[in-house]
Amino acid sequence: MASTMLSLVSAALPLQENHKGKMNLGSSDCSTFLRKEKRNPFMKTKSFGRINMAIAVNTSRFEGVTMAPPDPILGVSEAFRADNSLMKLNLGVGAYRTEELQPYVLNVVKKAENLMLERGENKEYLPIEGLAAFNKVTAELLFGAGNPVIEQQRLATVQGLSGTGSLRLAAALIERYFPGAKVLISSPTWGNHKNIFNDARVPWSEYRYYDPKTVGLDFDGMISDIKAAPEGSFVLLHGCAHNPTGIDPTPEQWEKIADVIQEKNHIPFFDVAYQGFASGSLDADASSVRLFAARGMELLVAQSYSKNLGLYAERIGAINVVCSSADAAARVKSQLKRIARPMYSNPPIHGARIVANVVGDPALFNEWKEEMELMAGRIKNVRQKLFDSLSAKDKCGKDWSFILKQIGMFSFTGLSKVQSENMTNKWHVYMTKDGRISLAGLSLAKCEYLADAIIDSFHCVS
Ligand code: KET
Repeated sequence: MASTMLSLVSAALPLQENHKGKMNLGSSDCSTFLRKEKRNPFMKTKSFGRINMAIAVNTSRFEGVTMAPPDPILGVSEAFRADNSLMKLNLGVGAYRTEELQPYVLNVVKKAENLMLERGENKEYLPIEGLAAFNKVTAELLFGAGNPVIEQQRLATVQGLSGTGSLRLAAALIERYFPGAKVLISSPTWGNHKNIFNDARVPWSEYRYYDPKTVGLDFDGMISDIKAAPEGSFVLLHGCAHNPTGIDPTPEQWEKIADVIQEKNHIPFFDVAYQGFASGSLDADASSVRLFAARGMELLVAQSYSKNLGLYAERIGAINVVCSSADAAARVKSQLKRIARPMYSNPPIHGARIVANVVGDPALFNEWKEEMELMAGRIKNVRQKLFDSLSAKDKCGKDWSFILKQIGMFSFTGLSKVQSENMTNKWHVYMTKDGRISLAGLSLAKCEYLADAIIDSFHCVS
């Protein structure tokens, strides 16, 4: 706790001690010191005749800084670490764990890292836009090699600090070049979207997405809200595996969404954080983005390799801007670099090399696809087992089949805030307060326990 103590330098001591511990007499030396101190708004001064006496105040200069609340997602992991219960389960953050609930480093990542060591690569600065080999493969992975947007050089790709950093770069671009334009985000959405646009001073509003009655997509609400938005708005879309609901539009619905966005001259802005994790197929999970690109639309796509390559801490991703001409793409890229330079100068190299090695090498690429299918498969098994356990144990006969319809890492349980709190306080199950659980952090062995916790919280807490 900051204590406030005024240490009044004795008036009987007409000498001041300066920062370096030297004594200043009433000389020119001293007046320089005092002039400097006068300019410091935090140092209180008092006049003692001709010599100003400084009163050292050991109140913090940061007194006005209030305590920030814990992050609704990453704060859950902090609380989990502090819990000593043997039963505790961390279903908060979307991070893949093995059946033994241990973090998992993909074999292809280890192989790529070994290659890097063998090659004895250096640690020079990357260019502001990132590693060229990474930017090439990341665009191909997203749009498909040979896609016209790549062939016609209509694409500006800049390596970013994973999905979050890439979204933030795009938000800064919007703020700078589309002043006043609104970003429409789904209700609900990944919690950090709002922070990102708030910090970039980009206005946003929500479009309807989730219908609690059907535990499905409120497609009509979504379409009418996108229609009602001011022309030329940005529409943030989750490319696949919508977070937190796990509910994606069907291919037909994606077409209709593209129709309205085109009609209204909006700009689609995709967040692709789970490519390969929704269906187990990298191509299928990029189909929404490719559908929009095939219509010749201009669009933005933020990519992340946190989940699909398990590179959470490497902070590797990209921002891609599809433009209608190569010339526009070159200008957009130059501005993205201009935004990045004063923020973090240039991105880290390690994760970029891993991705370039894995995606750029046919053998490693195939191995990666197999590993991803394994990860996606384990999540599907856990999803099924949780559904089976809930259905078998729930004496009230509630229909839990929505769990099987949701895809990706998460299940949106429909548990309210107080019910979610009961999950944590009584059952030591850590989850976000919006009722989302990460199935990637669940094992088959823990499904029964989790089902008990959910049933208790759902039926006994209101
Ligand atoms: N978009 C979405 C939709 C998303 O769920 C995440 C991460 C990100 C972007 C950013 O991930 P990055 O590691 O910056 O590439 N979501 C998980 C972790 C987090 O909140 O940071 C989560 O929802 O648990």
